[in-house]
Amino acid sequence: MAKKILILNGPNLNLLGTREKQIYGEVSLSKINEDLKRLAQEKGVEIAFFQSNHEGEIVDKIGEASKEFSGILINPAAYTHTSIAIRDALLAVNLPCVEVHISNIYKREEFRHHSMTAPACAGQVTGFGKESYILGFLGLLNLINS
Ligand code: CA2
Repeated sequence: MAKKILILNGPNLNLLGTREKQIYGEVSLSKINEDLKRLAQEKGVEIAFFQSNHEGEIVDKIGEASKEFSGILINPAAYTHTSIAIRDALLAVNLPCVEVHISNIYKREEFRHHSMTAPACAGQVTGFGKESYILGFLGLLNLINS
């Protein structure tokens, strides 16, 4: 059976392409998801998408993920900087996880420089715009297949 990867997006990422275009660009989340879907098809893996503005829903989704998925690509958005609950869920799930960010969080406000969730992930890709998702996906696939 083909391996399946979960793409998880946190709060307000559903607004991509509508506001704050100078920071996050013109691209919508559905366009990012389309590109990932195409890449997954090329690589022969299955993919599923989940976006939520609610911390507990994200924690629940991570908690259930090992039943169905071989790895998680996550942009925790603002929860990156605050959520011990998401960090603990990532640590508990026992799946390879990669964190991605559209903007370079280290070039922005001080409060974005610290990620609560990155230490629970195998790696982090930050600052490449929508390509962060592609690069993170390829890195995750490499981990899953190695
Ligand atoms: O650069 C990223 O991918 C972030 O995860 C995006 C988060 C931010 O809190 C992180 O520090 C870095 C914000 C996502 C909200 O995106 C919006 C998009 C359009 C309009 C408003 C918010």
